[in-house]
Amino acid sequence: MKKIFSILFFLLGSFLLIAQQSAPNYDEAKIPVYSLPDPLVFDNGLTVNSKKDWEKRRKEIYQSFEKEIYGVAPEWTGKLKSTIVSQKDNALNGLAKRKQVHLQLINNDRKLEIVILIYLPQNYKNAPIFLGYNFNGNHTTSTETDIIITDTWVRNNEKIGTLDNRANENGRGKSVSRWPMKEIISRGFGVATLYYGEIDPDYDDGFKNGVHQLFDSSRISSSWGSIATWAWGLSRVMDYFETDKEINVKRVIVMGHSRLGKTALWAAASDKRYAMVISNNSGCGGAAISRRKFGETVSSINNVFPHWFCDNFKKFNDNEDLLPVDQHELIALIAPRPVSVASAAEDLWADPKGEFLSCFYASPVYELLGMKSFAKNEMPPLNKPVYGDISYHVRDGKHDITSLDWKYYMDYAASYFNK
Ligand code: GTR
Repeated sequence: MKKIFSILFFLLGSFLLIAQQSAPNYDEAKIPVYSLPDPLVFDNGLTVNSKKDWEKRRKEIYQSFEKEIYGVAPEWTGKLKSTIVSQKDNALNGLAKRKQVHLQLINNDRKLEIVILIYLPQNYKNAPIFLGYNFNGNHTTSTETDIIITDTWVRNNEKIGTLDNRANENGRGKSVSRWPMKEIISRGFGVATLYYGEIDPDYDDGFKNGVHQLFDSSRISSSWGSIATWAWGLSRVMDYFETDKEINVKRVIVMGHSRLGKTALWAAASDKRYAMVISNNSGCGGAAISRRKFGETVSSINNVFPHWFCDNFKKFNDNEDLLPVDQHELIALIAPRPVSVASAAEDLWADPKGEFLSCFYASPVYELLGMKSFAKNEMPPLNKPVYGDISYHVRDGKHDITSLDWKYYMDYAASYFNK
């Protein structure tokens, strides 16, 4: 009997311990004491004093993110073949020129196909263009009836009307609240979007499908995870843009929401061609400081999404203090380019304060490069963006990208691109 009791106690104790460990923390008072790596101090302890020093330090930080978090992308020596599969001069009731570009990524005898949906204002010369992935297929971003439906794997989603991992007509226009095309075009911006699953379907299949088919299958602990593949895919879109005379490749604003906000940040850190960066509610592995362990943590993200990051990242599950970098340095890697980070007040899972703090702690790098420093270490009030070379807003409401977020992004972009 005694033995049975002690076993029961042991089981209960273990259960409570596990429950306590896995329950997300939403209490500022319970944030562990932590110290952040200084972006302006080299790994050997020397200080970064000049722009030249920063270029060296930047490499160091970039390589840490690559090797320990997102993973290293394989070398790309492949080719692109683009075909415009449809073109319309009077899209969106005459507001926009629209084209759908079929892009083949070719590596020796292997191929991957993606479709980019592009809307440009009629007066498209020099129009800044927002480039971002969509979650459920291009046809969900617009109500226009002739937008191609992707034939790759999509996540089942009742709201979008997908039950068998295949996109269909039910999804048409279902994500328009996230893609206010008419408003964007009316303000003189272009939009380019593609379905992220065409680069790498978002489930853990052991890195076999999507872009992985283009490369050899051997993997090591620093091989790329899906976020890095998605970032890489955006760079291939940039390669295509360089060949498209209607697009001003110097005015591309890379953007994304949530996991795709993480992707936008890593894309901009990896490719200097983007002129501006937007990270909407990107949270853990995006803009939020990992060491705060507020909301989603390194261990929870690695457990639920084992394919997003490289295997090395798992070493830091419940071990954030050992990370050689933290996410403020991801923002710093974007300097001196303008970056806008945004949170939603009810999106505690993504740690709004941690997203804000990354902006604050990246600021010294922007200053060193002659850019404006980020406002004081105090969250701005709801719906009151802080604009600067690093910009931040916290919107009221839930995890989402809304027309209000877009308004702030467009105001921000307009101030840079003179629109
Ligand atoms: C959540 C995930 C977040 C965020 C989000 C999304 O389930 O925990 O990191 O990426 O998904 O992408 O919508």
